[in-house]
Amino acid sequence: MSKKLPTGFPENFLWGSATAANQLEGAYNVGGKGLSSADVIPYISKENRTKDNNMEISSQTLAKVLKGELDNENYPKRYGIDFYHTYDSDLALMEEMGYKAFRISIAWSRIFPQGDELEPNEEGLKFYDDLVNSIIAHGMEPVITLSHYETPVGLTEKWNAWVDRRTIACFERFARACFERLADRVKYWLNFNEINVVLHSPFTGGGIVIDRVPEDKREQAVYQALHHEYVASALAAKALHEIRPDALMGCMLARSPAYPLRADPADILLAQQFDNINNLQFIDIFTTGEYPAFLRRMWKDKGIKIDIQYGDMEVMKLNPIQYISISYYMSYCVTTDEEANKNKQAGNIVQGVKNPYVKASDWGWAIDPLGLRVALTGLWDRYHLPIFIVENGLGAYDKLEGDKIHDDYRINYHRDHIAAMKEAIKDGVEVMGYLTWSGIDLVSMSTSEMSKRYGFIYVDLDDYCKGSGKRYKKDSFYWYQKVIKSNGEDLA
Ligand code: BGP
Repeated sequence: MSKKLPTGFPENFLWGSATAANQLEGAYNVGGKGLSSADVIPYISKENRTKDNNMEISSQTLAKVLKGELDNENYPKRYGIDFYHTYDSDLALMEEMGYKAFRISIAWSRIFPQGDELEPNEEGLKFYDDLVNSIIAHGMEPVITLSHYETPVGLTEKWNAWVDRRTIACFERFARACFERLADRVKYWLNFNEINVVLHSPFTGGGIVIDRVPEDKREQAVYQALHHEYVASALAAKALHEIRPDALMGCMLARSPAYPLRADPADILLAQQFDNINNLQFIDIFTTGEYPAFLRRMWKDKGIKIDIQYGDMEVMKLNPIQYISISYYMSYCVTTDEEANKNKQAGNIVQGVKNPYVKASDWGWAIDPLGLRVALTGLWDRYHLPIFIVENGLGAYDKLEGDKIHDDYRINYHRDHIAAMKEAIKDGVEVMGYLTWSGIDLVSMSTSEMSKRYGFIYVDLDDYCKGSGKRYKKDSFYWYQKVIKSNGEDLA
């Protein structure tokens, strides 16, 4: 007898929001915390920025930052929205919206300030202990990412972080310390946020200063770093299940489907290859513990040789992930047509060609709700594993009018994406939950702007960390509250 067709969201669906330590905690040098990769990237104003984002650093600039020679620069991620001190009242607002789940990350350098210490920093652990207790006390299920763009700079300085095999043991120690302290209350874990981003931004993704690697070996170094991340993830999953057998470890991917711009078979093939390399290879590896043939072929064609040591593949194979998680912001187009390739579109890390059928955000990111259904059904067909949407949202300028923010554009964005997700569920895709990016305004990952806002709660701070820090409920706050209360049935 076949399974009954779903008609809507399941009873235990996890509605909520997601955050990352480096974008909201602040307190970058409090409680023994060391510097992370996010703390050394300054804000560059739009006029002075040379590209859409600001996620890389040169060895020269990093040296200056560490010597304190650039202390007069603006580093919004060091201050975030001061969540380190305000989390309890912020979580009360999330509770008011009716959240079932709340995603945080653990700043690795709060627990191991340089990254390679042998013993964890108790003050850091205590902070997350209290934070997790507060999330639970406010009625939410905690979801924790181990590594969300915050590699300790100490590891970058010692051996260029993930490029070096020694980072595996440091991560395993970090993960184990987190599990020993928190896994009794935390069931849902994620290894690396948007693991595919390291291909495009080695520093943000993996603490790698790419100019320290000879130019012709850079791609190889990134794949070597990824190999280390897979082994480390597998060891972490193993530790988690030793400590709590029913806990779930997921992988996390920035899932931006690549569309062919034209029906030309060359574009169709290119889109498939783009998807495989930018997105699907990662899930293939996390689910099977093997490197897919298309990737090995690419390595061979490019002369890339990965140092895989005895036992690596076995540990990867024995410790696969239990669920897939994705961030979904946009889709993009690819084409072999040279002329059309000049019409590039900004985006969440991966750049593509502008799609004439979809609108774009204030930052030029394609807005494509149907793409979420495409992404979900595609993943389900390939892996048949539950999927957790752990990020989806619109970065927009908001205007505070009195104490109100009328953000109908944000409501429309989420409404259309939730409707598309519901259709995917009706198609048979097992979706565990939907966490918006974000519940509360926080510092932008790619541009370090505060003015690129994602929350249902407005935070009165500007790009220069100036303002009262006061929180205001946007119109979308009340809308999301209604959505959760009706378990996704009332999207009006
Ligand atoms: C994802 C990241 C988040 C986040 C979001 C929005 O890629 O996981 O950390 O910030 O994108 O991006 P941005 O803040 O650059 O607009």
